[in-house]
Amino acid sequence: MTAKTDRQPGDRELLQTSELPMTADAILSDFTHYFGRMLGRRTIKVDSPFLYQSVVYAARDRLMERWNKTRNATEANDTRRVAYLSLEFLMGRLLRNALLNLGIEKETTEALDRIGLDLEDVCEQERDAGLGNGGLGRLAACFLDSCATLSLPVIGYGIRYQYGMFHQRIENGFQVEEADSWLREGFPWEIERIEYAQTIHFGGRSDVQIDARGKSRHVWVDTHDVLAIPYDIPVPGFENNVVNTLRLWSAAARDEFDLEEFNAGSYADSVASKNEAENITMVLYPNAATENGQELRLRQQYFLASASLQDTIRNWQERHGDDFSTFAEKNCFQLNDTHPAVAVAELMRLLIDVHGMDWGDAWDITRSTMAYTNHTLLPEALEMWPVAMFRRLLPRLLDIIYEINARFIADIGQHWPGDNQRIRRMSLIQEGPEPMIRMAYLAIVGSFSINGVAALHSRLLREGLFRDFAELWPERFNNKTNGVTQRRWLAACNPGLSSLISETIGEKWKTDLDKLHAISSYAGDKDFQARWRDVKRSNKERLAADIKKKTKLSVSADMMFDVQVKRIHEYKRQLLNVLHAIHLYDRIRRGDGDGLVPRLILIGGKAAPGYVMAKSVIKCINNVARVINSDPAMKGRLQLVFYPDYNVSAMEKICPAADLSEQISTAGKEASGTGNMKFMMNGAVTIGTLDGANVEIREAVGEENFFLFGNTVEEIEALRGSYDPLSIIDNDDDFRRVINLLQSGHFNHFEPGIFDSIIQSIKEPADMWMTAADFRSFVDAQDVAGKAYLDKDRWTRMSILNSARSGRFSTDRTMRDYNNDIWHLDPIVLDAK
Ligand code: 26Q
Repeated sequence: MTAKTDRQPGDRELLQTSELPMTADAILSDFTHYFGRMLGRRTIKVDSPFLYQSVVYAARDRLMERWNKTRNATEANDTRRVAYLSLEFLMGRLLRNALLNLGIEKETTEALDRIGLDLEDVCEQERDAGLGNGGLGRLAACFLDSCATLSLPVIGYGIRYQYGMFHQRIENGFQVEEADSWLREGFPWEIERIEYAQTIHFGGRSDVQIDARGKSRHVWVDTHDVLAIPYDIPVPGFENNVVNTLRLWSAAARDEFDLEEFNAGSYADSVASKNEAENITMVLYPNAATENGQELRLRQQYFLASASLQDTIRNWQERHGDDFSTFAEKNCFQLNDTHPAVAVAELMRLLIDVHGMDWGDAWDITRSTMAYTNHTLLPEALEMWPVAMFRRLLPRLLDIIYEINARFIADIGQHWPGDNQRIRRMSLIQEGPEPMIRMAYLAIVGSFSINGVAALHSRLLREGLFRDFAELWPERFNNKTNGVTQRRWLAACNPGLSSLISETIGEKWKTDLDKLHAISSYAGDKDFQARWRDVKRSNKERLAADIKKKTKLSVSADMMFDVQVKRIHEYKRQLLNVLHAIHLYDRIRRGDGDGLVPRLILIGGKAAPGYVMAKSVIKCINNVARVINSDPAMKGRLQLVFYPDYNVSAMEKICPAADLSEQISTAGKEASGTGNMKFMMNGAVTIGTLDGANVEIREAVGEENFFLFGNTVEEIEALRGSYDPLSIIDNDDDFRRVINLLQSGHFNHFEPGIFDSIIQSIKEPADMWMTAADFRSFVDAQDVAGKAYLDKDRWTRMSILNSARSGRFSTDRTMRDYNNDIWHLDPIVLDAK
């Protein structure tokens, strides 16, 4: 297949004669057209996916006009642009957000109302686009929303996985994974753009040939080729007529059959190779240390990097032909962690091998277009690939990486003559029996900017993990504190609070979250407080109904909702939360529960399928929950619930209903956290350690409005070596009773031994996460929080102030920071009308 993409002299723009009206009448008429005439449906059934699809098509038509105008504006002006490269975009549902940003939520509600439908029910029909694991993927999605709203020319490049994040079912307390076939009923938002398909090479070997002019050239030959087909998803800005693009690549066999194999007589083999190609984009990898080193994952990474870079160059050549002299002025690639970092070597290959540039010019371009964001401090989470695997899969890229490394090592030699230790430490190749490529180092050497995602995290990167590099290139290191988009995480998911805020201070906060400051003057206003509480209460009732539907458990909105939702990981310390639950249970049982606030502890999150310890934690939560919830003495006082299949749309119901936000990671381990910001924005008060962005949240809200506990990074590091959890347990009556209960089999009568490894991990002097070290201060802080909640007025005031002071945690601010310090983009200017 050959796809002609260049503009030909006779090509013309199909002119859109008139703009579609944004009225309820017009929306209803388009809806009817799509439902009846396009999808061929007649009966309106409330839970039909076709109702939802028809509404999407009506909305999409209105996006399409703006999408074209946005594209025309950026092409015509040849504006500098950013490509955000990410293996994950955790978009969630798109309909509510599209209507909100188009400014037709009210009109669509009215249109549907006329035929007896509720927009809320229709929105619930949409499946989450779950193309991400957690924080890093959702951050990419919030970034896209803010960039479109700020009119920044940013295109997202990702992978169109056939199966996104798995669904979680709980069976007898255990997590069971189910495939997420999110595309089964079709995904009405995407537009296939076969005309922009790219060819991606794998395998073969790297060779040197002499070209016609006698110059030696590197060639990559005998490759297995795969086709990358792009699917575009519109990304609307908020009421500004800008529509940006998320371009997701899907793998396909280059030919339906491999003709050679076919002719050789093996029909089955020829079809099988089609399958092998399509495997590349079959499934999202769940993040687990055990998933490291998987060959298919490396294929995914290279597939994304190569397709996206080739697409950028194709687009460039449409406007500039073979002149790359201003390419670096006009392009920037932001790497979302090291997952797409092979792009550094791939851009070198494309510029040198395909476009005939010499090394120096290609390196200048690469080094001034790539920027790298790090999202983790856990050394074991740093990506490494076996050199042998690279040689097999991407031989030409391995050559290039070796060459980059050789030149880099020569630089270090200049800077620190004779410091061979340093060369070993900083080399892109970790030597040993199985030599490995250090992807973070490749990203650092190939980038002009390296950033962490919260102030503390960025400091620890400079002082710890990347210290040698920060010494060499201090000017490349910077911080960009994460955020979340208030359009999804307040306006759309919390209509009650959103209306109350807008009635009180106007609507400007939707594009300028610092404006929320204005509600702090109502923090002590009795009337405002009462309305604030009413909203929180109805959100809690909405969540209670959802919990009932998903778990059959009844929970009461009268209780304090104490919530921890996030991926299950040892460093996030869901275990510490369980220990506290057991402690409260024990207190109430022994008659020491008077004066305790009635409390619902809600925990949700997925464990990577291969992460044994995380899976035991889920089982433990469920077993403890069963004992607590079936004890009559706990009624109305304490409940523990595990929320199954936690995802983006679950968070949209959960964060508006939370009273207390649990951010209890071991200090120095959570790079930033973003759930903490969603909770804060919706008026939950945080109980947390000085970790990630908690530090900045506490600074913003004031220490009197934050429940701080636990050891600091410095204290944690000083403790290692002398850490003695057994004596901590022994010297704390409450803690001893909790551990005894766990050990006695009280929560696992008929499942002997299942929690042994969990109990052992707490007692282990080498416990990386130092759970025991923070037990006492956590329990005490929880007690203070509980008492604070009993004082309604005081709590409401704290809640209002948390929301009021959440302005800096908007991704609008984050994107402005990226743009001012790294990207330097001019906003898109659309033609007036
Ligand atoms: C690794 C190897 C093989 C397959 C998958 C992976 C993999 C996949 C996803 C490794 C890591 C991730 C995701 C990491 C992540 O979500 N990090 C979080 O990023 C947030 C946004 O910056 C931060 O707020 C969180 O603190 C951080 O944990």
